[in-house]
Amino acid sequence: MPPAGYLVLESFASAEEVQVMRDRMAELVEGFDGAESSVFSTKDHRQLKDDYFFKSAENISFFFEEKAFGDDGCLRQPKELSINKVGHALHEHDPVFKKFAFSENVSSLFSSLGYKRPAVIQSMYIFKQPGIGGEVVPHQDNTFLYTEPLSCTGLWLALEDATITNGCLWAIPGSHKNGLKRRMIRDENGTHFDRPSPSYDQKEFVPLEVKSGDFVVIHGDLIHQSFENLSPVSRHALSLHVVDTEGCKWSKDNWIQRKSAPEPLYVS
Ligand SMILES: O=C(O)CCC(=O)C(=O)O
Repeated sequence: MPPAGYLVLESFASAEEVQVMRDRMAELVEGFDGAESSVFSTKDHRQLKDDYFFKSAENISFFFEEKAFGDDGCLRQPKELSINKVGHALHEHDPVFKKFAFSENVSSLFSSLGYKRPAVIQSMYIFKQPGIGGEVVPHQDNTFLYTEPLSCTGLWLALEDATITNGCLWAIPGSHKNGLKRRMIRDENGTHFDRPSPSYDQKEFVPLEVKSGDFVVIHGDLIHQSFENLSPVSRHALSLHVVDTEGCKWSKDNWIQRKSAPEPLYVS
């Protein structure tokens, strides 16, 4: 990993691959009837008590934007412009997303990073909807996906151009060198953080403006965030998080507690 703690691989996915993933997600959303769903917010983790969220670790679930609903309880925009994300096992259950996650290009990246038995532990299709796309507060991925020793790497594929205007990622270069700040713990009451979030100086963040098809590789301790999308343009992305399942122990306190072991990308 470069000293900045992230890497942008330009044109990692072709325009056609991106279109296939976007079309497939449009189909999944079309088939979603809203009967079972939840709301996703990174500012308020109380909702993470909810069973729908925990079960989403091993299926394809739909989470609305926090601002999706008006005072009358109805959606303010059409369904396809109201969903915050779909996750967290798209890579396992949907052939289109599985094909990308298990592709040779993704595997060889982990091989070059020295992973022995990497497995995608969660996948998210993030919409960052126009006008209401929720902010993602500063965090480190290892907070949520803790192994001993630490092994999480985030992968973020732009499925549309991501700009300062429509809510691109921002990161503090080199912040991965300062260690893990806190963990999110799951217990019988739901989830909580073991420490408060440090306060970050916004001047330290740099924007990661990327083109559709570009791939951002993120060290698990890198501090990153994204702002609300108040623009009229969405900012779709596919996020995958990978951990090493050999020599690294998945914590029993993590929110993801799978019934079946995740399938490795390869075994070295
Ligand atoms: O897509 C975003 O805005 C944030 C994604 C993110 O932080 C992640 O996937 O770890």
